[in-house]
Amino acid sequence: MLDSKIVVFAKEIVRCAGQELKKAIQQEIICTYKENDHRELLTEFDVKIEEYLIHHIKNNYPDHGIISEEKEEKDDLKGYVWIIDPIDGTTNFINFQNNFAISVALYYNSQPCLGIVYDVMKDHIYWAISGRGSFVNDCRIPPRKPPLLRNAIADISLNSIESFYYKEHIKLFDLAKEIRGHRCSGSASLSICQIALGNIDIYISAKLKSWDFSAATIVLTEVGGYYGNPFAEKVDLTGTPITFMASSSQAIYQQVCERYFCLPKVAVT
Ligand code: 2AM
Ligand code: CA
Ligand code: CA
Ligand code: CA
Repeated sequence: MLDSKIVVFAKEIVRCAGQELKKAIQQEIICTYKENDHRELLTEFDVKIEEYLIHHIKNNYPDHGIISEEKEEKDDLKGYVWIIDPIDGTTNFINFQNNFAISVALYYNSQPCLGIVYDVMKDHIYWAISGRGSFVNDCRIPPRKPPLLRNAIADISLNSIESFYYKEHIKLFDLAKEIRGHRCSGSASLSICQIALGNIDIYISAKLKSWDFSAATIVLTEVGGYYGNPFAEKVDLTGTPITFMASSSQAIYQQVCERYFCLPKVAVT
């Protein structure tokens, strides 16, 4: 059973970090680019917020490991490990000053314990302790009632589409025709929380890393949602990019996998 002190601690550092981001958007935000990719933006606040969270975790829980987006070295998943995205939706942070989140998850020997996704500008904390349901601030999120696939809305991260590992085997246009509509919100963790809330049903991205989804998927699974790698590969928690899909139920997940993710046929020799 997770000690309630650690939950209070985690929410507190996330809220305080959020206050810093609210202050940051009062001024001009200067951004650079990561590894010569003009779509992967980086601000001084990605680094500062991450340092802030790591500093407090190390001070309070010195034997815990940390995996985070901007940190150079990555810990393994033995014992307690925090998985951190200091700003999920950096492009939204820069361009809209809205719809970005701080994502913090705690795992124990690779098993989920605690997930916190803080929508800073809405002041909504989505959080879940494994086995004890999901909440937004103090309100319990009810279990998901999945719709028929034809009534679903999907958030598809087009940013990543060119890097789908087997792009000729993904029929996203066919999926878009079958369902009610599609959106692209620019923050993986917030989109996954939108599935938990019942506002959308599917989130797909080709290039997600553990810090993008590890907290939000705890919130999602606690209300009956489902996620995985639609090519049936392992979901890596260390930060290796994976093809990722989350959905409001395992049934919808399987329907989308079967109809729109076609695994290449292996030639028999
Ligand atoms: P980030 O803002 O922390 O980088 C945007 O489509 C969503 O995908 C965000 O959650 C963003 O997280 C994530 N993402 C992961 N890898 C990305 C990349 N290479 N470029 C842009 N967004 C990326
Ligand atoms: Ca990033
Ligand atoms: Ca992210
Ligand atoms: Ca980030």
